[in-house]
Amino acid sequence: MLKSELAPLAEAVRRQMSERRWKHTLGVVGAARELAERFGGDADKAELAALLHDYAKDWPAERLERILRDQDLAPDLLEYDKELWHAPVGAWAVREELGVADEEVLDAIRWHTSGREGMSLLDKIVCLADYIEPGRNYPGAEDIRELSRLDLDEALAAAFGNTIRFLLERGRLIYPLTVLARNDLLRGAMRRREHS
Ligand code: DGI
Ligand code: FE
Ligand code: FE
Repeated sequence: MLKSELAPLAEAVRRQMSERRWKHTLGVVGAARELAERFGGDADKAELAALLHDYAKDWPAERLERILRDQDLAPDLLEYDKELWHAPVGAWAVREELGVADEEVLDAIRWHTSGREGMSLLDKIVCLADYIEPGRNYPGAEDIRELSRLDLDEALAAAFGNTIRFLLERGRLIYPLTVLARNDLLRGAMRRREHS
């Protein structure tokens, strides 16, 4: 259940999307809260970022493109898959339209699809929660859920690995930042394993 103080924000989010996407959003909220508790993150921020993460997901591509251009949010993204666009536009829109000002929360929304090098704990929690929420049933989802019980970096590296494989197999472009994010997480996980 969502905290009652989130109810007005939740209504605003729900109005942006299909019923299916709203169900996914609630799944990500629950998964993000669990991950925050497991890995020592801020559960309230994780819930808030998860609630807002797909704010712009169901907006038409033309609207996303116009905002990316007009606000100069991430011009390089225009050369890559449209699926990546809702993340930076969502971060911009929840600040503009909902008055969300917490930079950590905005970053977690901004980077939830592509990932980035040097992801914060909150970035990782929201991004991984998006991959493991109960409604997800892509091939390999159960393996990622399993890993997510043990090691946040390893689980998210594997999740990005899955996405990269999916894109490769279909001959689609890969946004380089996703590869950099995956390598960065894998290095972190390997280093930790050496020291344990
Ligand atoms: O918005 P969601 O569907 O909940 O999930 P998301 O924000 O992680 O979007 C994932 C989609 O983005 C997935 O279908 C793959 C697609 N995509 C296209 N190019 C890239 C990409 N995802 C990543 N991480 N990197 C890409 O280069
Ligand atoms: Fe998304
Ligand atoms: Fe999502």
